[in-house]
Parts: sequence; C-alpha cells; structure tokens
Amino acid sequence: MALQAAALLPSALSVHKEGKSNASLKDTVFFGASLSDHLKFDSNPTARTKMEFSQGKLSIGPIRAQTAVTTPSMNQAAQEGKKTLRKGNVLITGASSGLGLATAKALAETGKWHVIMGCRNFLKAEKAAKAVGIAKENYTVMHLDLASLDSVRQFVDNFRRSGKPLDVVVCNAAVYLPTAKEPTFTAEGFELSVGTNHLGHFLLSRLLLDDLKQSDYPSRRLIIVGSITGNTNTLAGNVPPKANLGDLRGLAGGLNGINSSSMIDGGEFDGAKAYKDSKVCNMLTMQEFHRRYHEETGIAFASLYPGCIATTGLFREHIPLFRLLFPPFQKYITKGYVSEEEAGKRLAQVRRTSKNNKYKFTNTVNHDMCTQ
Ligand code: NDP
Ligand code: PMR
Repeated sequence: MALQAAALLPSALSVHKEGKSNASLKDTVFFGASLSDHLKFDSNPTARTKMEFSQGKLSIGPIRAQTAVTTPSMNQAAQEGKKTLRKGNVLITGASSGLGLATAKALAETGKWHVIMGCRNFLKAEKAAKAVGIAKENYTVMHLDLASLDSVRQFVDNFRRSGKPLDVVVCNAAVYLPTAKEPTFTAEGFELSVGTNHLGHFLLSRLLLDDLKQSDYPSRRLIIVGSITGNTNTLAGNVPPKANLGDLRGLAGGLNGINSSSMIDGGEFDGAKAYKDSKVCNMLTMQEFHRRYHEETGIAFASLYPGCIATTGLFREHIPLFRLLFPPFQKYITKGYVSEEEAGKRLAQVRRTSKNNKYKFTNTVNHDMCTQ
C-alpha cells in the first residue's frame, strides 16, 4: 500500500514565479545538485529532474512518499532471495543524541547490525554509545560534520578506506535555530540549517549511492528523517512560519546572504522556516532518488517522520518556556508525542518487505506520511 503524502507541500510544489527570472535557476533544480561547484556530481545532464519552469510556474510534479509501492526489478528480486550471513553495516548521521542514538541502540541490540555513527563530536558520540549500553563490537564512531562539504567528502574517503561494505544509510542529523535573529553559515557559506540538514546530506547520499549499489545485502536502504512541520497538508505544517521553497531563487543564488538571500525562497531570514524548508528538501530528495535510482539499483529510498520527540536536543536553541511547555503540549493536547526510544525503534524498522513482490513500510508511525 502506498504511503501518503510523505512530502506533500503543495505550496512549494506549484508556486507562482514572482518578479524576474533568475538565469541560473534551472541549475538548482535537484536541490543542490548543481548549486555550485561544491555540489556538482551528476555527470549525466539527461538525468536531471523534471522540475522545471513552465508558464511562470515551478512544477515539480506530485510529491508522494518514496515508499510508494513499486515492483522490484528482476535483479532485485534475486537479491531479496539471497541469504547474507554477515552483519549489515548501517551509517547513522547525528547518532550522538536523540533519535539517532536511540536508532543506533535499537539496531545494535538486534545483533544484526554494525552501526557507524557519523558524528561531529567524536568524544560525545563515544560517551553516548557507552551511556546507552551499545556493545563496543557493534559500533564505530567516525567523524562527520555535515556543515562542511569537505568533511562530508573526507568522511566518504575514510569510510571507503575502512573496506567495510555499506548497506543502509540513515540521514538523521539536523539543527533547528528558531530564535536566531541573523543567519549563520556552513563552511562553504550556505545558511546553516539548509546547509546541514539538506545540502550536507544531499552530498553524502549522492556519494554513498555508489557504495550502496555495491553492497550485496538483501535490503539496501537510504532513509532521510523528514518532519510533519514541512507538510502543509497537516495542522502541524500550518503553524507559521510555513515551509515554502518559492521559486528557489535564494538557493540558486547560493544561500549566502550576500549575493542572495539566505532563504531558499529568497525571503528574509527565519530560522524556523529554514528548518522546515530543509525538511521539505530532504523529503523531495528521497522522492527524486526513488524516481531516478530505485528501478536501476533496487535500493529503497524513503523519508520518515518519526512522531514528535519533544524532549530531544533539537529544541536546545528554543526559549526555556517553549522547552518547558512543548513536551506536555505534545503529550496531552496534540497526542503527537513519542519517546526517543519509541521513535528510535520506528526508524530502525523502516524497511521494505518483499510480500507480493511489492515494497511496503512496516513501521507504524502515526501520521499520514507513514500510514500503510
Ligand atoms: P538532536 O538534537 O538530539 O539530534 C541531532 C543530531 O544531529 C545530534 O547528534 C547532533 O550532533 C547532530 N548534528 C547537528 N549538526 C551536525 C553536523 N553539522 N554534523 C553532524 N551532526 C550534526 O535532535 P533529534 O534527535 O530530535 O533530531 C534527529 C532528527 O529527527 C532530525 O533530523 C530532526 O529534524 C528529526 N525530527 C525530530 C523531531 C522531534 O520532535 N525531535 C520531529 C521530526 C523530525 P551533536 O550531538 O554534536 O549536537
Ligand atoms: Mg507543533 C496536531 C498536531 C501537532 C503536531 C503533531 C505537532 C508536531 N504540532 C502540532 C500542532 C501545533 N504545534 C499547534 C496547534 C501549535 C500552535 C500552538 C504548534 C506549535 C509549535 C511550535 C511553536 N509546534 C512546533 C513548534 C516548534 O518550534 C516545533 C517545530 O516546528 O520545529 C521545527 C514544533 C513541532 N510541532 C510538531 C513537531 C513534530 C514539532 C517539531 C518538528 C521537528 O522537530 O521537526
């Protein structure tokens, strides 16, 4: 059964182009693929996404979850049948706290996975893994700072040098800067939330796709954590400021706040909106990866909203009153609350099954983007 509306964001998908057209806009269409030299990797120009301007409108096509039912190719069906005795290797970004750590724990405890914790703070990650009791032989911490594209490339090189196969990638790390008055920037000068949450993960995913392709593991997957707050077809997604990618003019200009706006849609900086925009990009990226690469590779591409984990470090920059009231508000009023442990189990479960030769999510996440 198809998942619904993983990334439904009508306002971002069919937007009137305002003002002058930007000559380089066409180049940005794959959420950073051609944003600048930093992010150029697709050597096949014909492989571009179908997002195009036509008659003054940016049309990206309907956005559905990547996890929509698809029929596996013959190769893939054969792979499904293959038995792999080795442990799977799963990379989880931002596994030093919250959802990433809980997912690492849930996967390590199955005894079937070796978790590569891709983290910016090595010591914090080591301590966190120990604190939650992940056995030493079940994890490796590797340095990864998603706010630096050089660090992403370095990480990929280091990982390849380890000689380990890569079977699953979970893009989980994120920053949320709702109270920032001014934008801050990544090493390459992109606004920090979109730079970290989307562009860093985009480059990582694009590079690691080759490694996933080479894996002989039966269920290879690339998962990005999305958020309900980017879905304007939900109540949560309608809390201002709403996600909106506009005509992508800020992204086209480099998100640097100098030659262009630091916001994707070209507007005034707003940290909460930048986060929501970044999550829309994450969800759309998985949709596009699915469209481009699923059939050919058999890899499952998905985005997931795990529920509202109101107690994590994600809200560390929010005002103290918000941090006090947000957990009870989500627990007792919206009932969208989930514990870190439960959310970790959900993310750990995101997989496809081969029942009836079709893929299907087996998680039970309580929002429309993940209903079965
Ligand atoms: P946390 O703040 O606990 O976890 C975020 C993780 O990302 C931390 O480990 C952090 O590292 C890491 N991180 C941040 N910046 C970078 C960077 N530049 N390079 C590498 N790692 C980085 O928050 P959550 O666990 O809540 O968030 C996890 C995911 O879940 C995010 O994608 C978030 O958007 C998503 N999500 C969360 C929801 C919630 O209600 N909490 C709801 C919906 C989605 P460090 O430990 O060093 O700070
Ligand atoms: Mg939201 C129907 C319910 C619902 C759900 C599931 C969420 C999830 N929120 C809901 C409703 C509301 N929220 C309502 C009615 C309000 C107005 C009072 C509201 C407010 C609100 C704020 C101020 N909510 C928030 C914030 C944040 O700063 C959080 C955010 O947007 O972070 C990006 C947030 C969230 N609400 C959620 C979830 C899951 C979040 C955190 C989103 C994330 O971490 O990705």
